[in-house]
Amino acid sequence: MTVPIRASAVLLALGVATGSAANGTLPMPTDTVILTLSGSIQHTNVGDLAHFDRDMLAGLPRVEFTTETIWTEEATTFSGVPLLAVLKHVGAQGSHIVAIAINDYSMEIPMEDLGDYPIIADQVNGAPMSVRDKGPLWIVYPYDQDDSFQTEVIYSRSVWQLGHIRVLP
Ligand SMILES: Nc1nc2c(c(=O)[nH]1)N[C@H]1C(S)=C(S)[C@@H](COP(=O)(O)O)O[C@H]1N2
Ligand SMILES: [Mo]
Repeated sequence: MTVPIRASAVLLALGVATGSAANGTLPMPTDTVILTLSGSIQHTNVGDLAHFDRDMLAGLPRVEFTTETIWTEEATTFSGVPLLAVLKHVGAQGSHIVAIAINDYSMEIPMEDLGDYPIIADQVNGAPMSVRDKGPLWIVYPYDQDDSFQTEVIYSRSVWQLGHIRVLP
């Protein structure tokens, strides 16, 4: 019974291509979803949500830096995608985001505080992070580049085991 399945796949593709309803141009994930965005976003791929697998996230423009951190013994190299770039990619329009970890820790960040940093790191020292190592995703700043990145507020926004970002209008 492959014909009905193919037919529905074509309909789904048409729906995405014509941008019907709130559905934007975001492709479907083909692997495990590691990041979900919800709330005030324009480009979705599953209902009202934007689901990203590892490759979809890695395909956005990347940034890498090496920094000392309060969590690591040695300078650590982080690479990933600026949080703001991910938000722009899904057409986020809001005042705040809530970064929610898979252990249910969550922290609000005002949109106006986002710029080149933080990034959503998907690699530490050149390798993906396991959940045990604060992965799969970790919001990080180049802490040792500026005193303003060495505050309790910035540390509290450094959400590890990130899985979900909610955009508040
Ligand atoms: N997933 C997750 N990320 C988190 C936290 C947490 O409990 N869970 N704690 C936050 C807070 S409040 C701070 S100050 C920093 C440092 O936390 P630590 O001192 O417990 O390492 O990590 C932040 N990121
Ligand atoms: Mo904290």
